[in-house]
Amino acid sequence: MAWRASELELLTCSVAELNSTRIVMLGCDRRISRDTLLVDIIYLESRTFLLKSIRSSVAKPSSPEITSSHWEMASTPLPEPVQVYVKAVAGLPDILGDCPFCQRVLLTLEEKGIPYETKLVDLSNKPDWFLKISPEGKVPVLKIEENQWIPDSDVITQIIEEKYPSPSFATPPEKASVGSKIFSSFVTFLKSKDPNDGSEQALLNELQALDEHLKTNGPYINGENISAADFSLAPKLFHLVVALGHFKGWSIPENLTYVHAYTKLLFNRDSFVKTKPASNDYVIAGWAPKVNS
Ligand SMILES: N[C@@H](CCC(=O)N[C@@H](CS)C(=O)NCC(=O)O)C(=O)O
Repeated sequence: MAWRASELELLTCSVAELNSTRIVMLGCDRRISRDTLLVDIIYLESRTFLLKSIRSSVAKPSSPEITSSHWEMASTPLPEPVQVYVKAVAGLPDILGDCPFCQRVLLTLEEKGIPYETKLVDLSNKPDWFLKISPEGKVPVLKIEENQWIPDSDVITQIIEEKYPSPSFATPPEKASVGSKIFSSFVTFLKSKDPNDGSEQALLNELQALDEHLKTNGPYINGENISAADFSLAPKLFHLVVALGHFKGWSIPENLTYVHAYTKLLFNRDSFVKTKPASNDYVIAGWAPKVNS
């Protein structure tokens, strides 16, 4: 059920104290049902405050209709936020670092509206407790149960989709691998010291294929709605743009207009801005050892 403007106004008004345009956006952007929206409200960050707000909105005569089942949901103890271990900037353990796989997981949590806590890990100085939960010493890692941690963004995003199916971001299988070779082609080209080794052309071929896909299927990989494949590709394209711009003075060719429109759409999403590395300098610093090796 789409929101009527009057309902949105009432809801905005009743939760104005939350100072959260995100709630209104949930209703507008995703066209989700009132029930889902109310549950989402209940699940948002400041839980005690939210409960109070929902209670006060029940008391208001002009508030949207909140049924006893919503009231029950609001009164049910909330699950703990999901814990996700992600990369910190080397030597700066309180600042979100430059891992595209971590950002993929954070984007998925953000877009699904799942409350989460990030635990930043300085990979240049891995603590013992981290090596116990991630024997390969890699992030991201998701804590799913007490004493149960899952590494690898492919597995993590799959588990999130299964555990929190609404809203669904599943990409249809036939589109799931669109753009999947771009990252490895980018890394090969970035590290290449031989301008004639074909690595630039290989990357251009992958970007061209993405452009053609977006031209007929876009603006996102699965059409009008963003999906899991975009959450995977967006951070990788961001690294590509920043690192190739810096180290090679290279940019995506202007004639790949659909890719340009796609990156603009993705990089400007609130979820992307909130989860991207704190500065492009961290992305550059992250690639520097690989470029100079
Ligand atoms: N296939 C893994 C790759 C994860 C990965 O390579 N993460 C990097 C950070 S971007 C890492 O933890 N590297 C270990 C290190 O730098 O010591 C995934 O999708 O999660």
